[in-house]
Formats: sequence, C-alpha cells, structure tokens
Amino acid sequence: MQSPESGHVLQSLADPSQLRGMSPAELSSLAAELREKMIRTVRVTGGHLASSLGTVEITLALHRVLDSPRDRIVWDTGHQAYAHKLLTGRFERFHTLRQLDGVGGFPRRSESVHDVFDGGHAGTGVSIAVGLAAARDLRPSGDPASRQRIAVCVGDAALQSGLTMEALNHLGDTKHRLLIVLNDNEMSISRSVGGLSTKLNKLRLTPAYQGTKSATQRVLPRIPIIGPLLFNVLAFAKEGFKRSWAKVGFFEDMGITYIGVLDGHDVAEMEQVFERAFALPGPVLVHVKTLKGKGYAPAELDSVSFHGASLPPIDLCLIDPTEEPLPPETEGHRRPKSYTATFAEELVRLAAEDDRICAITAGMPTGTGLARFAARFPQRFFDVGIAEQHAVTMAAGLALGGRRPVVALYSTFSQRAYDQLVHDICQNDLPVLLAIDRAGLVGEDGTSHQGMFTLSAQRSLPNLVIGSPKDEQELRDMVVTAMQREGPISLHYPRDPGEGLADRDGEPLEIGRGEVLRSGGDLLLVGFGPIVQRLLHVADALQDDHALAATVINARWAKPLDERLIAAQAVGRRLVVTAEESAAMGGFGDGVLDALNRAGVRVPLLKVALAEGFVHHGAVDDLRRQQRIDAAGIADQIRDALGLAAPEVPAQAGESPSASASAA
Ligand SMILES: Cc1ncc(C[n+]2csc(CCOP(=O)(O)OP(=O)(O)O)c2C)c(N)n1
Repeated sequence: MQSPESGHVLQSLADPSQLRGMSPAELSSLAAELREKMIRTVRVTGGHLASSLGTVEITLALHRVLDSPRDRIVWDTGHQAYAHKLLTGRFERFHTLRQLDGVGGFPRRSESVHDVFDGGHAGTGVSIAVGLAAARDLRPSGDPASRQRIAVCVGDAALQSGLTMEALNHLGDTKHRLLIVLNDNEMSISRSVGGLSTKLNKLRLTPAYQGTKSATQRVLPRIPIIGPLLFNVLAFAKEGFKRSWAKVGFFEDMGITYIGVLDGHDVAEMEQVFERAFALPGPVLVHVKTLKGKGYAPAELDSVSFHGASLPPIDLCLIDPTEEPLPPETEGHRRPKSYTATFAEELVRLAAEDDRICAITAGMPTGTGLARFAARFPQRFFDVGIAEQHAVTMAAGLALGGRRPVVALYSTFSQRAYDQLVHDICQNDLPVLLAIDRAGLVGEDGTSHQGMFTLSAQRSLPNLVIGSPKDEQELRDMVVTAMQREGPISLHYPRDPGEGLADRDGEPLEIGRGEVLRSGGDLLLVGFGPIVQRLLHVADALQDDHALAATVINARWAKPLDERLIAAQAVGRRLVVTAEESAAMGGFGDGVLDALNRAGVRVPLLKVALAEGFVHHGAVDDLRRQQRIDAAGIADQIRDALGLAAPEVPAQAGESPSASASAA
C-alpha cells in the first residue's frame, strides 16, 4: 500500500458529501489514507482490523451514492465500519477507539447522525433496513423522506444467520426498495461455513465473475442515466451477469434481484451498479467480493488473527517504509492460561475418554477455544456458523440421540438462543452443557458485548444448574461435573486469564455445595465466580484498615444455591455482602436475599453487582473501577454500607454505586 501524507485528504473532509466531488485518483489515495489511519490506530487500541480494511471501497461507494444522513447506511454487526466512522466526523478522535469515553468500536447513534443503529451482534442489519424501508414506505408520497435511499452492508457469514434469513424472506415478499450489499470475503472470523457459503463460492467461481469487470465496463457506459433506465438496468444485469444469473435462484426465488459478482475494491464499478440498483422497484442484493484485511499484508494472509480484539503486533514498516520495523519477538511476560483455554483443554481430555461428547460453536471456533477440540475430534465438532439458536437446539437433538453435547457461546451471543434454552433444553431436561464464555465485563467491545444479562435470564429456568468457578482449576472440576450430570447445566466463566495455577485434571464437585475459603466473625462475603478472588483481597483490606474479620464463601453454584451454608453463616453478621460480575437485577445477590428471607435470617445485605444500565467500552480494569466492583471499589461499598470512613489513602472512587443495601 502506498503511504500518502498521513491524514492529507481525510483530515480535511468535513462531511461525506464531499466525497462526491473527488476524482478516482483522489479516492484511491483516500482509501490508502483510511487504511493507514486504521492500522496505526488499531495497532495501539486493538479492534476489528481485517473486516474494516476490507470494506473501505464499499464505504466510499455507498457514501458517494447515498446522501447520508438523509439516506441511511446500515452496517450489519458494525465491526467493519471504521472507514464510515472516519468519513463521518470521527477522524480527530479516532485514536480513542474502544477506550473509556472514546469512539466506540461499532456504530453508535450518540456519536454521529450518520450512525443508524447501535449494533454489535451479527445478522441484525437486514432486519433493521427492512424496518427502515417499511417506515419510509408508510410516509405520504409528497414527503421528501419517502424517497429516502436505504442500504445495508452485510458480510457473507452474517448473511447466513437465521435473523438475516428471516428478514430476506420477509423482504422478498414485501418488495421494499432497498440495497443489500453482500460483502463476501469468504470469511466469518474463521472460514465461512455452510451450504449457502458453498453456493456463494460457486457464484464466485462461475465464468461470469471472471468476465464481470469487462462486461460492466463494456455495457455500463452505454446506459443512459434517465428515461429507459429501468429497462437498461435489467438489460445490463442480464448482459453482464447472465451466466451467474441462472444460478442465483436462492435470492431471486425469494423475490430479491441479485446482481453479482462485482469487485468490492473497485469504487467506480460498485457506484454505477448501486446507482442503478436504486432505480429498480424492489429489493436488490449486490454481491461484491472483497479481500478481508486488504492493505496490510499479514492481515490479508491471516485474517483470522487480525479479525478481532487482541491482534498480533502490527508492523508499521509494512505500510510506511520510513517506520522502524518491529523489534524481534522477546520472551515477554506470559499471561496465565485463560479460562477459555482451560475449558477447552479439559473438554478435550474428557472427550478422549468418552466418545459421546460433542462440541458445537456458532462461528467462534477460535474465540471459544473449541478449535482445539475440532483438531482432535473433527467428527464430533460442529461449527454451525452465526446461528446460536440452531446451535442450542441442535445440541438438544444430539442429546436426544444419546450424545453429550457441549455448546460454547459467548455470554452476550447466548442471549439470542434464550428460547432454545428454555423450550428445547430445559423443558426437555436434556444433558447439555452450555459453556458461557466471556461472562462478566469484556471491555473494549462495549455495550453490545458485555456478558452481564445471561445469569439473571437463566436463573428462573427449571432444571438448569448454573455454576461459575472461582479459578480456572475449579472450571475443570465443573466441566467434569457437568459431563456426569443427566440434565442441563450452564457454566459461566470470564474472558480473563486464570490465576496461573498449575494444571491438574478436574474432579467432580457436589452440585449446590459452596465452600468457606476463610473465616471471621464480623462480615460474610459471598461470591459467585472469579470475583471471589477480589473478595479475598477485600477481606484482607477490611482486616488491615478496620480490624473487621470476614468469612468468605465461594458459592460455586447460583442454582441450586447452597442455602443452608449461606443462611447458617449469615446469622449475627454486621453485614452480608454478595458479589457477582453481572446485572444486579435478578442476579446471584437476589438469590441469596431470597434464601435468607426463606430461612428467616434478618441481616443487612449489600449486593455488589453491575449497576442497572449498559456498560460502555473501555479497558476491563477501568470499567470495574467505574462500576466499583474492583477490590478497592467493593471495599469502599462495604465501608459506605457500614458508615466507616475511607482509609488515609483513598481508593479511586467510581461513578454511581451499584449496591443496594436492604434488610433480609
Ligand atoms: C450474534 C453474533 N454472533 C457472533 C458474533 C461474533 N462475530 C463478530 S464478526 C463475526 C464474523 C462476521 O463475518 P462476516 O459477516 O462475514 O463479516 P466479515 O468480518 O467477514 O467482514 C462474528 C462471528 C457476533 N458479533 N454476533
């Protein structure tokens, strides 16, 4: 990639409408600038680099054809929208990407009028666009907004999600005028999977694709802009794409005009086709082929590693020869093994002994650690694509078929499969392990990705056991326990590294039995999950600062709760404190409160949990401080509840307290 004078054109752009006056040479230099800005920023902040590098030209073409914000550009998922952000007023602040109070990693309406929808979850884009189109088409014809152009850019993996399929099916019937840009890079985070993916492959390989460009160049200039435009668009489509046309029954059968396959890095070609697509009366899907990671060679070669949050080191001299090359790799500080890796390791160990064990991921084999399982047991591994609902119901089917299925989902994405958990797994009382990864705060991905609602949502479900380990070794024990249970079980563990404990095989635990980790007569601290480690520090601090002795319980199970242990330990305490890294409402603390009420134990109770509301992006440590659920914040909350003064060197205070003190 050429290195333009950094920020030369980009910095001077006040509004995306200025793109329309640019020459092809200026556009190509702007594309290079956009990529350089992204690479330099993400090198420091982390982020969805490969996806955003791949959509630069789509973004330019869309912003030249559509008049945003009067027209609307929707980004499915929203992880590929960095160019859009840079072109719509966020250049100056872009260095704050994903940081606390900085620019978010996904479109956010609070940031810009050009952002249509606060996204983050895949497969939402087409439904949003259909809704916008339906709203537009309800307007009276005299209303200028009734002529609004609406486009949605969706990736080939998000296209396959159930939600997108439902939207396409509906759209084909309702015939709203809408442009769907299918950004096909053949990749999800890992390689795209599934029958539709195979179909798209065939389309790409069809001779029409090879000849597309010349056909477009040959035919388009001859098409007049006005008058018989519609006829000509169709003529163009048929002329230029007729060989693939015959094979695109999938979209056409649903009532959506298909045009493809275009070069997704050719702004002029896409612009011409988008312009003409809007002249058609109904929905049009334009299939473009892009290279994920384009413009940064390592990301082009390995888009899996450069997809998401934690990227390999970025070598600036690959985009700018004046930059120093990366220093050779040093044996830096090694982070302790993550909960994710420990989970996968234990599962593989068990699966080697029990061939009933199967594992399912919904498009996240690397993120969930299941790639390790896939490598060892390819026959028993299923990547179903971005299809969380299917993943969970398929697990029910596997269980009915005599298998021991494990579905590993990020907490936030498991929300999509709630009914499948209720109706298919719990109602049928099936032995399925739901491995809920990224439980708790995940940090820089922000509101759409925090794992903070799943625990409350699951607590009311009959038959379901819910556990969360205090450390990575206890996670091994819980996986063993889960595999021995003849019913559904959900294990919640965080994105964090573990405690760095030595590896050992897991051992079964008694479900519903917690453990006392330390004893003291004044306070009772009860934690669910790794937050228990923070409670141990809190107990030390309260002892040192106020000579308050605390008993610390590792609850292990939110359901069934060890009511007997907790109630017995709670009697006579100055304060009982519950702690969880999850939404306060309906969470673990509420379970303890109910249990104490049932047992007739009257004692003040402080719930430490996430305050009501969404938690924005930022480093996890910053967010924990802000929420007062880091060790210092928890100690402060306890002092507040007891009316004690802070110690001499005050801990950093966060925003609003998430605690509620009440009598049980
Ligand atoms: C419901 C849901 N499941 C999983 C994810 C995690 N995720 C983020 S991007 C992505 C892959 C998207 O692939 P595609 O739509 O083809 O876009 P690309 O990144 O290839 O441009 C996945 C699985 C998500 N954001 N939402």
